[in-house]
Amino acid sequence: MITQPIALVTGASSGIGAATAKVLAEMGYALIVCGRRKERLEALCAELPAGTPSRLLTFDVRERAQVEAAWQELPEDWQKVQLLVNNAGNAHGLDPIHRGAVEDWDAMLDGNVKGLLYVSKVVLPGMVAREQGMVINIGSIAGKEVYPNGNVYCASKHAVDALTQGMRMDLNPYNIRVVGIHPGLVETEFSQVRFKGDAARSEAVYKGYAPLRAEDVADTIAFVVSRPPHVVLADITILPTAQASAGIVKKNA
Ligand code: NDP
Ligand code: 8X3
Repeated sequence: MITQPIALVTGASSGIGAATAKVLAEMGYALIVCGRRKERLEALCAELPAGTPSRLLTFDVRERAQVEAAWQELPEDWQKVQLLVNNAGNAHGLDPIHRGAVEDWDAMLDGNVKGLLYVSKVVLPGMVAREQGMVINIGSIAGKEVYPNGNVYCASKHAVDALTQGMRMDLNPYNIRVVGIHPGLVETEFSQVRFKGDAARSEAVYKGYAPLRAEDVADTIAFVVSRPPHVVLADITILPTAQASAGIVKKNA
């Protein structure tokens, strides 16, 4: 029997998701942490405060059957998720539209958009039945603006923004709070994935200014979830001070 509220965090094996899982555990949540890299999730669970009830689910969000099977693995008690953090996602490539790789487009649209939907599809019916819950979708400044060569990644994050607004409307009758958080540049493994392991190129993204840390976004999530039940921080853009928009970053010479 779990007495704590349960949070499910996708993409908890790295970056924003891992930092969020840690902060939520410190706040007293029981955690379901998700990702493809099982060993990362095991290491994360070992780092959570002693006594934190936790479960790990390994699945690729792009694979609907995997998402459903992982959900079915959970004991009924654990399916009573109160907080869903749809965070899993990545950019793949940074190419002009005519040179973009179709595999990269598929990875972004299937992961960032359909993956978010597949996870929501298994979690939301319980929240609706209980008329209680919160969904936090991690969008991006790329979901508010478009930047050169960002094409499909920006489209995927604009879709996340649209889905967040749609969810807020559809779930409104059931007291479910829906939040969109839109970070600017955060130093995580994001650019390593985007540039397919090119360390020099990914490190250059964060040089010459102070980017956000994953913990800055996690702290924002902690503030959002700690508001009283009648308050929803519906839409938050969080940027490093050096960033004025998706394409404007003040870097030291
Ligand atoms: P990381 O690369 O550090 O983390 C990405 C996480 O998503 C990993 O845990 C990864 O887990 C998971 N993930 C990616 N693809 C899949 C998949 N197909 N199936 C399951 N899990 C997947 O990047 P961030 O922490 O920065 O990114 C987290 C979210 O924040 C993303 O949605 C990203 O778009 C968004 N974001 C990031 C910004 C940044 O500048 N870093 C800014 C704005 C938004 P695993 O590989 O183990 O499956
Ligand atoms: C990640 C931030 O500016 O690289 O979503 O798209 S950006």
